[in-house]
Amino acid sequence: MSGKGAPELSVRNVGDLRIAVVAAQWHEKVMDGLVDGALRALHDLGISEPTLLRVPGSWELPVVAKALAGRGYDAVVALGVVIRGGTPHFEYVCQGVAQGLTQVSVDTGVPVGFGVLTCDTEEQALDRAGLAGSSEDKGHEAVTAAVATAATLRSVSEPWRQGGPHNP
Ligand code: RBF
Repeated sequence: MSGKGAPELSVRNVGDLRIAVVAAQWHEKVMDGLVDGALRALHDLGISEPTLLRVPGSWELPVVAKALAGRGYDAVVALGVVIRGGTPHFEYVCQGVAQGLTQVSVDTGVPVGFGVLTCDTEEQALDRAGLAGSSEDKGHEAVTAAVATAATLRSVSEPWRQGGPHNP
């Protein structure tokens, strides 16, 4: 899957949304880029006091995302990096994390931004990590998508509010 075709999202009036980021710790340099990109996106959106929690690996993301989703956050963003090795472990971890985060989102009704890179090599991950010289900034994208979705959900329950699809 390439990053070509990603939308330019216009997200407004979201400064009061409560957002939590949960980030794994494997592959430190890539994770530093993803976390920086996520925090930069939150700052750009006017969201000043996000919660940031760390977990050991990507496998631990869904359980903490679920706890956060049940604590009144309007959106949760999960960040991680899984690099393919020589064993089938990669497939199990990627599938478990993707399914787990989907389940959290659908079961709780809280959007969960999917900022988990699943790459063949560390070079591919670095290129998507929002670092100097990277061509993509997936931490920033995951926050923007989750906040945009939270704004859309809010406009469904509060259609008079400015900034959503009912009242752009
Ligand atoms: N966690 C990651 O976030 N990224 C990885 O690339 C990664 N590779 C792993 C490879 C192996 C063989 C194992 C056993 C674990 C790996 N993990 C990785 C850690 C995993 O997400 C989790 O933290 C641990 O399995 C403990 O539950």
